[in-house]
Amino acid sequence: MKQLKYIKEISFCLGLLPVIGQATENKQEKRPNILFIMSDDHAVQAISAYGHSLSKLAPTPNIDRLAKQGALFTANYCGNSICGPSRAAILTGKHSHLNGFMQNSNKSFDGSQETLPKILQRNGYETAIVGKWHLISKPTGFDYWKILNDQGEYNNPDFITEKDTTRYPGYVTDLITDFTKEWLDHRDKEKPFFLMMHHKAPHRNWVPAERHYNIYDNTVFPLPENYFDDYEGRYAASHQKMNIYRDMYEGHDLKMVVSRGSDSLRFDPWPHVFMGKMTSDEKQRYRVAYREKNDLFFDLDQNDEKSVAIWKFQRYMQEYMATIKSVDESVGEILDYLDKNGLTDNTIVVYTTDQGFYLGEHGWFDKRFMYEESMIMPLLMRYPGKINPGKKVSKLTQNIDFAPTFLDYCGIEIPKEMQGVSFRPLLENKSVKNWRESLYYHYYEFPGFHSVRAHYGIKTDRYKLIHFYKENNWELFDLKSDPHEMNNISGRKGTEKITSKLKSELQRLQKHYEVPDEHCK
Ligand code: SGN
Ligand code: CA
Repeated sequence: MKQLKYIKEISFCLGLLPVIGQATENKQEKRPNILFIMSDDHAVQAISAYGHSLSKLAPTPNIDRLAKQGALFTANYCGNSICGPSRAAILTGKHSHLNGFMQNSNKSFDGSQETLPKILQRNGYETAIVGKWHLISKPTGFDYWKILNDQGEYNNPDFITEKDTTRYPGYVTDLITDFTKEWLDHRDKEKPFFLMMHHKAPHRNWVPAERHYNIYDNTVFPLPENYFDDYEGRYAASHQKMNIYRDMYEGHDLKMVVSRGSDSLRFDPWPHVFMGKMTSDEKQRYRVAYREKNDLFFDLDQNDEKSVAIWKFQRYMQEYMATIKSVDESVGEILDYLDKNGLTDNTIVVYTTDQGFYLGEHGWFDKRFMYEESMIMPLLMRYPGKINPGKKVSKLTQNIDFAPTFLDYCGIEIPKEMQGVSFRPLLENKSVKNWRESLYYHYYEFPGFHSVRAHYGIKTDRYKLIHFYKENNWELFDLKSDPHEMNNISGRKGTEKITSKLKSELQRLQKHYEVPDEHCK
């Protein structure tokens, strides 16, 4: 108070009072911009800020900037580990059964319902989305959208806008970055913005940018200790189809399309997905880049199943990590853009991905299971002056919390219908009492890609209880003694008390979140 009076007095003497008064007013009114960056299938194991041994060999320095300058969430989870459903939960703040988008194979997202961008738009924000959408219906609540068709393509992809569909020459991650910057250049500078930049990468089939074709050729990634998991005691795990050494396609996934000693194609099994949109010059350069490293595979004794399986893991990791390299470059470019344009201080920047992913754990790629690697989602968040640099948040948070949190930061009332809660207090060094102690999870897409059985379950800090309800099969894991979820202790002597506690908590959550009975049978 005293200080303000002092400033006013000086200003008055200098004749500056009206200007300073105005600046104070603007500052009070200024609401933050939100830049929401989401990639597709980017595992926490592949973000170096999380410290996993895999990521140390292929670091992500630009994404890490957000953790250094802001917060890193170490227990952020999704409620249904698959693309469309996670995106729908983020937009609505509701679990799948209420927002209606329960599986990728759903017809389309009901865009007439209330969503985060709609609320922000009504409250004076300019809203835009660039990149992967994957919810089939046209985006609603956005002043501008430029989205990929379905999953999108890595090379020379189509982008759809309200006006038309156009194919652009270039690599998808770079194009999304360029279009994002273009939108920022031309935005309405009188309004705060909410901008979603959604990368396709590093989604299957992991095609790197040409400049990164060979960057990890000489890197040997550490094999997860449970790579040769035998799935004992876990029925659903033993019936999946997402095993690196059994289920990956040699051409599409492992890029074994070039024969020994030549650059002619060995086979091109999924031309439209993989190489279809490359020009013939691009295909030629691709063959040259892969020929030599593919020869190394042919040198292996093909009957030596273990060596072949390990080779496949290395190839998978080299491709996956190389694809992430351009995502990290994109984040760097966008953060630099904010710096150069004076936007850094008033912009909340979020980096996340739609769900977690397996990088060889249990022998797998893909996601869907409620096990840790696919249920966990990376989350990094920077808001200078409001979130302390280097902050770690280890309380249980979920993708349904994103929308309420952003609304909270923008000073907009959170609709009661949203099921998530704002995690802003966790970022503000306040002591937070009564934070949730368990998370609900429900995966529906069976039958479907990778044959993961439908299941629901509950996760606490220490335990995970999963019900594969079609088979009435229960799994219980003690994450403290068994962090890799190898040992299903459901039904074992001594687990009666904890099982009944978790079961009643699970029932409470299903009631609380209004999960219809017919979804649990
Ligand atoms: C594609 C992939 C699958 C993946 C689904 C869903 N096959 O079908 O491996 O599980 O997408 O992914 S691909 O060879 O066509 O890439 S999601 O991230 O969109 O949910
Ligand atoms: Ca995904």
